[in-house]
Amino acid sequence: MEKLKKIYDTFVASGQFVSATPYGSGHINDTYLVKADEDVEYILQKINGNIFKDIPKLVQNKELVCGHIRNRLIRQKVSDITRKYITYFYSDKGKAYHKDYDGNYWTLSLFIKGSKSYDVIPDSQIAYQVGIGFGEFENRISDFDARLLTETIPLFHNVPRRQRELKEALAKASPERIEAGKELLEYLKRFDKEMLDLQQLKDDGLLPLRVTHNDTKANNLLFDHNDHPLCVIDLDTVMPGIVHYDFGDAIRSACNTAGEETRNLNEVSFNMAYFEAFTAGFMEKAKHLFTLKEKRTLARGCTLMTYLQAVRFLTDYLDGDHYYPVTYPEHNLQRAKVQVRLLQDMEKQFDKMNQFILEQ
Ligand code: ADP
Ligand code: GN1
Ligand code: MG
Repeated sequence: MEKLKKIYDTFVASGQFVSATPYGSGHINDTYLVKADEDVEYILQKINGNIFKDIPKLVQNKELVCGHIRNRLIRQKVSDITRKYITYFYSDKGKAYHKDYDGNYWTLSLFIKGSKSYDVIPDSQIAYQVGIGFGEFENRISDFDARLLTETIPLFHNVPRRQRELKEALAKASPERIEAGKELLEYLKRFDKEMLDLQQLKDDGLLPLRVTHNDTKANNLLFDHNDHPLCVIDLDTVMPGIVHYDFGDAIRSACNTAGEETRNLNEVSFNMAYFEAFTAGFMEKAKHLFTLKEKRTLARGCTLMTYLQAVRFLTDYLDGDHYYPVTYPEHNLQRAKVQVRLLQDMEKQFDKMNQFILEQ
């Protein structure tokens, strides 16, 4: 607590430090809710230095994107704007981050009061609002100049890279873990070729390169107490990409009936009603941006992101759990099984998904 207070004190923000407590359910950064007097709250975050190699540039991305969104909101005369983008504070060295003696980087942002996020979506109405929130975000960053951004994780959703890393992890894994992951490996192998299709379209320049978020898990969208979307957070991975990544990852997370952390596989299914509600909201806000080719291939983004997530969890399991934090030994294996179960169910409804997108 003393250390967190010291870090907080290096930022120029109003209010004396009262307390700091771990907050949220993100996998990557260490997040704390800081309470200060004067009734202000902040989010203090240690950015993951194992994953992000150039954190000053990452923070610059966040500032640029938030600044862009802020300017658009001002231009559109939207009310109460400080709840609709993230405000970063500056350190006493004039940077939007603080580097501590151990070489760790920290950011301080305004806590969006009264906000909440969902790990599991409770009903179709919220699924629709998740679509509105992410669709609005795509719209707000659609005119942001991609050349200003640093690629914080190169090849983040690159399919050959993820397939190669799975193979490499398999080659080095313990016999027990190989045995435990065998069935999933076999299942995923069937998709190896077909999952390269979107990558190929992207590489051939047949899908427009856009500024995308790349981590549109449902809990990266904050809601107000009336369940209206406020703000998309976790901008660590805003980079050039294709809309399929954002649409697909949001569907992967929002339409899983049991949520990605469930220990009960039988509860996992693909919720078609949520898919329709999310898609309606997303398209309402963003469909004017998309080409016919994008719309015709969008459903494949959903299977792709679910497949990639299964590959990534399984890779981490075989590799000995270095990327995603685990709370029990089989945690990453279980997470991979959940994604595979979801993928199986999604496959069955694929034609319907495709049709629904084209009707929007
Ligand atoms: P990670 O990369 O680890 O997922 P996030 O930036 O998503 O980190 O933050 C983790 C959690 O903290 C989020 O899911 C959200 O609940 C909460 N959070 C982060 N920033 C804010 C903020 N400015 N206001 C309110 N809640 C926030
Ligand atoms: C991580 O940061 P968080 O928890 O929102 C990961 C995503 C995964 C997700 C799976 C930078 O997201 O790519 O889809 O976990 N982020 C990074 O839960 O790797
Ligand atoms: Mg997050």
